[in-house]
Amino acid sequence: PVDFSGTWNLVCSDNFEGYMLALGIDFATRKIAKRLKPQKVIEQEGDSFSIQTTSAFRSYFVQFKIGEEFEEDNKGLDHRKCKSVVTWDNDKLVCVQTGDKKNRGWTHWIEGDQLYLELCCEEQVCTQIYKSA
Ligand code: RET
Repeated sequence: PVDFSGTWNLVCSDNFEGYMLALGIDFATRKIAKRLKPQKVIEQEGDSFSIQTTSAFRSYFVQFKIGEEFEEDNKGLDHRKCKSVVTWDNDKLVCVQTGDKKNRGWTHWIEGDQLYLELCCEEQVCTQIYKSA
């Protein structure tokens, strides 16, 4: 099976602005956030994951087990609570974030030495690529 564990640095990001707009992130925060190069530290042990996204401005931490619904607070992002659940779709890690926003969630996968993250909210899709640190 795939192992996402490691330290990953953002190398490119497409339509993060659209994603943030869909989440209702304010102008000042968007201005700062779009210039950030976050780092992800992923720890995967069996079906348990922790993902720490760190940036110079704000950070976000999430912890989950595959198939177990959890309450996500989205603290530091849009602060909307979601019922989230992460499952495997073949070798992709797929999170569905059920709450006020339609079509909210993300998918992680690995291709070569790159970690991909697709973030969705409403009609917006943001694609990010991370490289192993
Ligand atoms: C930052 C900076 C402040 C504004 C926003 C941010 C976005 C963070 C996101 C994190 C996603 C985490 C995921 C974890 C699981 O893999 C960078 C904290 C909006 C979108 C998908």
